Amino acid sequence: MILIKLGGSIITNKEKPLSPRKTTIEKISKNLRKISEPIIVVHGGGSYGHYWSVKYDMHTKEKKYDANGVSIVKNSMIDLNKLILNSFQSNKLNPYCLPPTDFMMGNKPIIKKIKEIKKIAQSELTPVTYGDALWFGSNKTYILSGDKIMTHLAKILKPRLCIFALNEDGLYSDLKSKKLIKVIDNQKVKISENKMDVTGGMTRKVEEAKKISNFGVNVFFVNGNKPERIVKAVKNREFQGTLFRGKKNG
Ligand code: IP8
Repeated sequence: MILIKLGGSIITNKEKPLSPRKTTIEKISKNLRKISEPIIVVHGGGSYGHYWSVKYDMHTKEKKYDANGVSIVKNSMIDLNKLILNSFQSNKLNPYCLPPTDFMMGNKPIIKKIKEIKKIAQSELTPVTYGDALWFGSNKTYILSGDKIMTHLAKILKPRLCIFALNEDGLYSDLKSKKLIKVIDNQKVKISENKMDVTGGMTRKVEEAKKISNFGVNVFFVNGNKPERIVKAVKNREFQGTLFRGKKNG
């Protein structure tokens, strides 16, 4: 089984509010169709969820946020999710929409529900979930990043591979020269880059990738504009991007 995160910056144009990258979404769907192994897809918020989270000053910290903001963020994620679902459906991926409220209780994953997602993926369906604004309890809500969802799913389901599709070729050792780091064997990598969004941008992704590789799962950062690289990684174990090797006995 493979877990795939479609970053918000790949499925939307982050520079412009509420602007999906429809051609890219379609290209990704067409390529995912070539994968015969069960997959679970998670997507980010991009210029939908993040745009409104910034406007309403909402973050990952559990707090009493503006109710109108919570509602608007949630609705915007449904709009973006619908675009992904439609594209998946027209490409015969049989998407099965799972808002995170289906498998999260406050900030804790519901293990039984998560195990069920694997069963769904093993049928002819493709589970699709996304980062969202979630109820925490005591009138508090928080933003749950899709990256964090990847960690919850990976910890319980131990997929063969976790893929993060980004708007870059992978992780660079130097931002100026864009020298790509091909393999990360220890989990000590530190990054200086910081195009932040409300859930922490690339820094968050690296943090989650380190945690997932500590579970013994390989994590692959790949350019989502070149979705054939996702297919090659899955089918041929050819990694054109950055591979975090899963820790042995993780
Ligand atoms: O883009 C955050 O998900 P991410 C979603 O995976 C919202 O961090 C609602 C901002």
